Amino acid sequence: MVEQTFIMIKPDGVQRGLIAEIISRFEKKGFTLRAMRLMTVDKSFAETHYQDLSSKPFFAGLVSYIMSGPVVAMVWEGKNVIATGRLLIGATNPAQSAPGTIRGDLAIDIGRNVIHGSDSAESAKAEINLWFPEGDKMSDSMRDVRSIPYIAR
Ligand code: RTP
Repeated sequence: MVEQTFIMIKPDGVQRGLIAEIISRFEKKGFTLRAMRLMTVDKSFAETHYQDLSSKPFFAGLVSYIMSGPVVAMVWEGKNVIATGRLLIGATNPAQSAPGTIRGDLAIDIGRNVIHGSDSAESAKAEINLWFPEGDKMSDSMRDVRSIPYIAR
């Protein structure tokens, strides 16, 4: 099923120069980048994004971490991209992420795990709407690219 997911390179990933490495893994897998924006979020935006975790003891630290520098917000599209994207990313705690995954190869600490990916169709929809409220307008420029038959879709 062709679907879309929200992927964010967190401030540590941007600061460590991992943007190209992370994008490359999604591109090489065969997924399509539909929207991308470098942005710095404020406290209320970060709290909204992570509202489901507001009761967790690490919530305040997580919000400050996400606000601490620019992030790369992206929409990726493809067959089963939500679940497969989570497999590419690896387990939440990099200590348990398999080698070959993004966190398994590029991160050490759970509090600095370089990337976020939506965990369900419902959260993907909500997160895409939150981060790209202008909707599908940003993806207009991708239509021509998708018509070029370099990759079978
Ligand atoms: P994400 O939302 O960032 O993709 O991560 P996830 O689904 O794999 O994990 P989730 O449980 O939603 O946690 C969100 C982020 O909170 C931080 N965290 N810190 N200190 C801790 O014990 C702890 N637990 C989670 C991580 O940055 C995690 O990605």
